[in-house]
Amino acid sequence: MGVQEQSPFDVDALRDDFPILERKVGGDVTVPGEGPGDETPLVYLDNGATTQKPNQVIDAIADYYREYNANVHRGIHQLSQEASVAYEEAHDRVAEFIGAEGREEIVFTKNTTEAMNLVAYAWGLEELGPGDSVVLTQMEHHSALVTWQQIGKRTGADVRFIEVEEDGTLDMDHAADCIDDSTKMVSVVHVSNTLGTINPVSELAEMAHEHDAYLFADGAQSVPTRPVDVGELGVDFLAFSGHKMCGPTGIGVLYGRESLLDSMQPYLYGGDMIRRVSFEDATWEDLPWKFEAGTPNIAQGIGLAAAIDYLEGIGMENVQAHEDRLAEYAYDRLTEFDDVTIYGPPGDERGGLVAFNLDGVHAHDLSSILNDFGVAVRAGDHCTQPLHDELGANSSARASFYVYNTTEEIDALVEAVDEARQLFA
Ligand code: C6P
Repeated sequence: MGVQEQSPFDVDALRDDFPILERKVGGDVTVPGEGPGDETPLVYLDNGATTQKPNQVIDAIADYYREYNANVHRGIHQLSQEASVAYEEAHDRVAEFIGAEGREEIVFTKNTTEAMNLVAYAWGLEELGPGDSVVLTQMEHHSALVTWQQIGKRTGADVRFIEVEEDGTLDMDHAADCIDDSTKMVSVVHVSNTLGTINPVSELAEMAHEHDAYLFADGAQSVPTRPVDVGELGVDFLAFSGHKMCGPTGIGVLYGRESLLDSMQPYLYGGDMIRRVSFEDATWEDLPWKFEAGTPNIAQGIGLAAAIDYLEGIGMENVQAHEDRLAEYAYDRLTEFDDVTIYGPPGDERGGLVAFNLDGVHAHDLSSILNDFGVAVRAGDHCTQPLHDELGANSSARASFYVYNTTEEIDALVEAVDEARQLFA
């Protein structure tokens, strides 16, 4: 039985929720407003970069703009109250989704990157100094790597990298060496966006806590694709992006333990985050608003809540089961080619993505050929340049899957890779 037959939900029916999947691509590049190119069915396998949006999310955003568009926390008129309630309840929805205690622990940001920077600036600049260390892994996305690297330079804290083994997993003996009493923060990607590795976050959190350090999990690729519970994982901070989980761009989440967020100073100053201002001083609003200065991304917050409703309608266990099966299928099919190198762990031990290279062919050229067949993958370093250096590759092509993808689409990918092999042979 093929992978798709085993899918725990009706993928074909679900695809009807995503209007963009009707698109054809190829021919002339689409000019906005002039209709799509019309050659080949779109095979969208770039979900690690961003996912497509179902009608339910598009409608929730449109409903806000059509029916109750107003600024939040600023007016006592009805529309402002309706918008405020919807925006605040979106925080409750996120809290419930990841097992947080409540909205106090959920700060809306622009994306994962901004959530990282918030903690790095608001906590790191205050708390770190010479003699301290921050521990990362070699597979961190630049959003964590560059951010902590720069905070290290500014504070004098040492930034250490847990090494990645040949098989794409973390060297946990090296983790034990890196994390010591000087460590104040361990920042680790939960699911690697390049290797697909699922990192042992709970174990690393325990190691961090034994040394009174905090654990920051980058959930950009994990929260969209599997059940994530902050209590079960034992993390102190977690970041993720709405646009990678059927939600709109412009909305991300920072989860932080309430006592920690409470102890931190604001990252941005301005309207909506203050309680009382005089010419001399100011006091801060309660959590989470203390960290949400200025007019927030209201429609996007409401859209994220709708995306969570949508995903929970499928069931996160089911989303994970579907992703796991597609990853395994793609891995097995691509290993049929002896001139294809796949990075990361075996198919049954990875998240729903596969990064690979075809011998002697630049990933950009490969993805350009795939594009001719309507197959959209990402090519480049996936914001993990140092990891690519370790892999001995300057770039890779990456297929990444989501709830609407099918084994037939993976077959289309594999056929297109085969065409590229023959073309470049
Ligand atoms: N990775 C990818 O194609 P933002 O851009 O802030 O929403 O997410 C940043 C980010 C952080 N961590 C991980 C593990 C990620 O995968 C990403 C985004 C995209 O792989 C764009 S580089």
